[in-house]
Amino acid sequence: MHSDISGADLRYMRLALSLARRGLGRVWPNPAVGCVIVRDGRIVGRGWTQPGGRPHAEPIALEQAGAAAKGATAYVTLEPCAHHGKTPPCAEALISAGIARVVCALRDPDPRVDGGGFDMLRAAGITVDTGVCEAAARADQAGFLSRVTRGRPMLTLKLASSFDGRIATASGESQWITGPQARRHVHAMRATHDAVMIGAGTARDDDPSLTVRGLGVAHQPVRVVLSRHLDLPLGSQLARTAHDVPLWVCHGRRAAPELIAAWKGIGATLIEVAEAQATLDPVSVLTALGDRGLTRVYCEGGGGLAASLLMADVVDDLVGYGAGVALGAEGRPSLAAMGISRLFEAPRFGLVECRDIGGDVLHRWTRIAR
Ligand code: AOF
Ligand code: ZN
Repeated sequence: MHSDISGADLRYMRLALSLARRGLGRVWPNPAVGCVIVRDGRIVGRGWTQPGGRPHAEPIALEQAGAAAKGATAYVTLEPCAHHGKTPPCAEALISAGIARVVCALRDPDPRVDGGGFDMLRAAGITVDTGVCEAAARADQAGFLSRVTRGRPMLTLKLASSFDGRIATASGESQWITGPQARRHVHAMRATHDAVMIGAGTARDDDPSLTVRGLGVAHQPVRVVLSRHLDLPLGSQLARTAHDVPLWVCHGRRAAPELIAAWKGIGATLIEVAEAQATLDPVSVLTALGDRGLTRVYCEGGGGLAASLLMADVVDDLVGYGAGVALGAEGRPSLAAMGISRLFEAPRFGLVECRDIGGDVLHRWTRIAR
């Protein structure tokens, strides 16, 4: 952070960050970037990464600004790109528009950029200030950063449970433990992730469609189902909608070839991943999803999958919905056994948000640095 950062700089960067968030869930494999162009204290251009990841944020804001970009300051939530893709680098676009100063939140770790954008801007005589609102940008771009630096998407785990941490009655009844507002929040969470993921047990028990509904959102996240043996009903909601909304099924090495063919036939994408003990290996699953470009994955259970993800320590964020109902020991626990005997072995998360949501409680947590 430079000493010459003003309060106005922070305000414009916060605006750019809020524009960037519009892209969350719909720009993968690219990051959701925001850009605000300011000339003499007036906003002359706003842009954010468009669905599918292109165009980038900067050319959109520059086009809006037109001639007013000359001598202006550009606030960008990520280092402008330096590489020639389908269009010239954004750094070049900022230079040729006559931008005088660029304020950035974060360096882009993509090896094609990685400081190269800043170098191009500085070589052209542009003042570059970086690190403005960096922590917030890092949180918003955690998915893209994870894909580039860890080779896998960030993972958010959702659990809706009773007061006593149960996710269903003994008979498997789980609809609905929480109220309509919490369920609407789940749909909003789905919409801001690239993919929604569940285990085979949940696919069988709940027969969900995993689509985003009731928010006026046209865009649908990819549905990912983990099924080692592909023993899922072909008449399920997921299977029946596979031609309309992407369905990716991760399976193990020994899944029957005729089942693989049947699922391909209904329009699903089949992904073979490595196994670990009696389940699919969580890291292999996420790496396969990262290879296909996913940056943000939202896991909706069930308890077996959630426990294996936590044990593999690949969960970045937790979103919990707690209802004021008690189901007792006969109810299904929210998590399967994790093999933890000592407290220090348990993955620990720090509280980010906690509030009432239509009579239930919403609590959000993020993994404490390991
Ligand atoms: C920006 N502004 O809005 C975005 C950027 O495949 P391409 O050519 O679209 O490039 C993708 C890379 O560009 C991506 O990995 C990231 O480094 C950067 N994304 N850059 O200047 C944007 N979305
Ligand atoms: Zn770019």
